[in-house]
Amino acid sequence: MEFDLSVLNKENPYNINIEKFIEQFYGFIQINHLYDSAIHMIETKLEIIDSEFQSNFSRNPIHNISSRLKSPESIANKLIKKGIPITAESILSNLHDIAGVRVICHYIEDIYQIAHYLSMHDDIRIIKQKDYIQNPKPSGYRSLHLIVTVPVYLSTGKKVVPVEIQIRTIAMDFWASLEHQLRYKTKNNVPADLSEELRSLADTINSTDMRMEDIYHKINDLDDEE
Ligand code: 0O2
Repeated sequence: MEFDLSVLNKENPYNINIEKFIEQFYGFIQINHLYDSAIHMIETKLEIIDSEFQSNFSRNPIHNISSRLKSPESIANKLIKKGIPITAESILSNLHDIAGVRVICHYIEDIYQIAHYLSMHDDIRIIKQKDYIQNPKPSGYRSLHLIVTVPVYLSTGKKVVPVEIQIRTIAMDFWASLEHQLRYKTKNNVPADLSEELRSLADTINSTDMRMEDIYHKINDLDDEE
């Protein structure tokens, strides 16, 4: 890409490579647009799955959908941790969670149904799946994580973009949001006894989730009998 550098102040006291800086800056803007578009694609697919469910079964499996682009601080931290240079190219080839979509469902079974319906779209490829519901993290964290790729059509051609989708119940989300806040609130490590209490609360929340699902099935069965 060629830049018109004539508009710039000729003084450059810090001896910055301005051309390189502008090139990288444009690179980051393009990345932002690309991942934002991928998020839109996934959100639309999820909304269609949810509304089809509503018209077929008269209920919505999805409580709400939110999305985020990974923060620059979090991107830099991850690249530094992996020992990878902080450039637009290395972000594109090394990080799969720049675009993130979080899907909050009512029941545990909804999580797997959403994942299943999404996997049936022939433009979606699931490249990684981490089931932290069957195998919770040592912290107690539960969620189904999918890394999928989705095509985004730009004027320059098709780009296949990775998106991280976290799918969990309202109850799992309640725990994860508060636990995340609590851990990041303190500069100290969370003491072992409090970590253990948080983990045990995650187990309690999981059994509540299962009991709610059980009640849901029993009430459904009653309706079916009528
Ligand atoms: P942010 O800023 O939200 O993105 P990877 O290299 O990607 O395969 P990674 O990054 O360890 O490995 O992925 P993991 O653990 O599967 O998922 C990371 C994300 O899951 C986190 O994002 C959280 O959103 C969530 N998460 C994972 N473990 C926990 C936990 O113990 N508690 C809570 N509350 N959330 C968790 P980040 O990394 O925080 O960053």
